[in-house]
Amino acid sequence: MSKVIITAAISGAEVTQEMNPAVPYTVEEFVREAKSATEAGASIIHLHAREEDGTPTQGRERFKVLIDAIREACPTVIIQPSTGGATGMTSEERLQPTELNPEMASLDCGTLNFGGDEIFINTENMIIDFASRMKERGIKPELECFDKSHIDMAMRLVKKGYIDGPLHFNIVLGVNGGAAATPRDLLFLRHSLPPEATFTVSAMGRNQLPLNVMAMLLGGHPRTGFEDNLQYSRRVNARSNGELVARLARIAHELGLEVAAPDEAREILQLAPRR
Ligand code: KMH
Ligand code: ZN
Repeated sequence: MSKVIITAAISGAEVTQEMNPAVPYTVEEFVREAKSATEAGASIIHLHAREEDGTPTQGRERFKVLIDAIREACPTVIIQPSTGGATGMTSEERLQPTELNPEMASLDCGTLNFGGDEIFINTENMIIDFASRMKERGIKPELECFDKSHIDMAMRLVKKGYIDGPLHFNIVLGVNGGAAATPRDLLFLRHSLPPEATFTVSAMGRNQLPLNVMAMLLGGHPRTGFEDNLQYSRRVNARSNGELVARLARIAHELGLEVAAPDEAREILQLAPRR
């Protein structure tokens, strides 16, 4: 059986230190969180950048500073910048981290309501632009699908040649406006993927852990971290991203699954050689 790749989404764009003081804002805090996650078994860091005061940013320079600092502390980990950023950002703003030629980046495959009046906009032409930029630069897209129509959109763009295989999806569950964080929706979406694709599962809040476990049982990979969930248990904040990763690694071992090291994750996902 293939090994399990744990992704840690350490920062996100929506969560704040008021909600959990361990959410990283400063470079030191990002390094602390990335280190805790990788030492506990994460082989991918999904990265949203923040200014020192916590403001979400897709700025190229800020991403460079954060990636360099994380790389120094965690030399082998796969760093996967977000191109989703935060709602309201323009395409050009969101695409900036691709200029740094990361090994992977997220590629959001559809528009959705994002709670309240927020809309996370990803038109077909935007997705084509983002996919083309990633293809040009040899960046492996993680296809972020918040609902079934996003999978269909991704597969249309694969057919048209904008996205090349081997395909890797992230099924994101439980965002207001997207598919629900339930076993039924996960099964439906998992069976809507091409059977040979690899996939990660992200789920919001207290549904993170059970659906992460279900992902592993289905032959997929779990994503944990503060972007999706701040609590270790009901009303108890996680002290670090590492604490969430460590629990998943323990459960994987109990299930008889091995946790992939970063180079093993590169092999499973067939990433281009590191630059
Ligand atoms: N923060 C959301 C608006 C991604 O990283 O690609 C978008 C998001 C998806 O988190
Ligand atoms: Zn994200």
